[in-house]
Amino acid sequence: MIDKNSPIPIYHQLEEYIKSQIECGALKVDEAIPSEREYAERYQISRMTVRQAINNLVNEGYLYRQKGRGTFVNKQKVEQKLQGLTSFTEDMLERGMKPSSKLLSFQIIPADIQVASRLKLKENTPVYEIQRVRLADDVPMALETTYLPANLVKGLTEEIINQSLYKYIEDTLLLTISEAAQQIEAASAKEIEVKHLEIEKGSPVLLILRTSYLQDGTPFEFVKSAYRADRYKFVHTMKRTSS
Ligand code: 16G
Repeated sequence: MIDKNSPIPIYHQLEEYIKSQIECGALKVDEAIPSEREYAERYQISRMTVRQAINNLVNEGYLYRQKGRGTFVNKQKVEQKLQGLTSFTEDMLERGMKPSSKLLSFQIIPADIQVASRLKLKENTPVYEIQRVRLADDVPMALETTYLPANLVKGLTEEIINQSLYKYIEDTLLLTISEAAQQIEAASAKEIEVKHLEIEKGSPVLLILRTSYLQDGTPFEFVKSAYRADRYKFVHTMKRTSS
């Protein structure tokens, strides 16, 4: 399993090996992995090397530590394909997980410069501002702040927001959601994210800005979200086009 003559660093080889054990199910969720000493003896490598591999896997969210008990396999990250334009509710249901939301705030406010320019509105136009924690199987995944033009996405209520926004827009307002532009960047969690995502200060989060459009090109939402980087990954497929 470990090739000491390979140019690939040994800690990295061990990391890949442990990841493959998790992926094939040889190591199961919440199961303790072998101790540093066991790995060191088994592969005749130093405990420092084992520690480095395990630290990296903890930082990447594959493993978690419990004081005095050992190191365990974490739940696999939720994988979101960057292909179709889907809602959080659809994404979670498709994975067999239960979506839910915790509503933190819901109000109509005058659009600031950023929101107005994203939604192609004049500054101070009334917009809904909705802040929700999105959960999968009751585990907080993302903190989302959504802005919607109040005279376009009409009649929102708390009950609707606690369900699916996209479903309401399509099934009740009969608007056709068409496309979105999205940017993703890494950051460390701010206080509000630490609190609502139940993560430690400075944990990595994925910040996403999304502007979504109706079929006629009208922007209908601008969303700022912070996803837990230890629970979420985005997967992009790319096709090479002939020039
Ligand atoms: C996703 C979208 C968000 C959209 C929401 C609707 C990302 C980064 N964001 O969370 O833009 O508002 O789904 O979800 O994917 P809902 O229909 O379940 O309310």
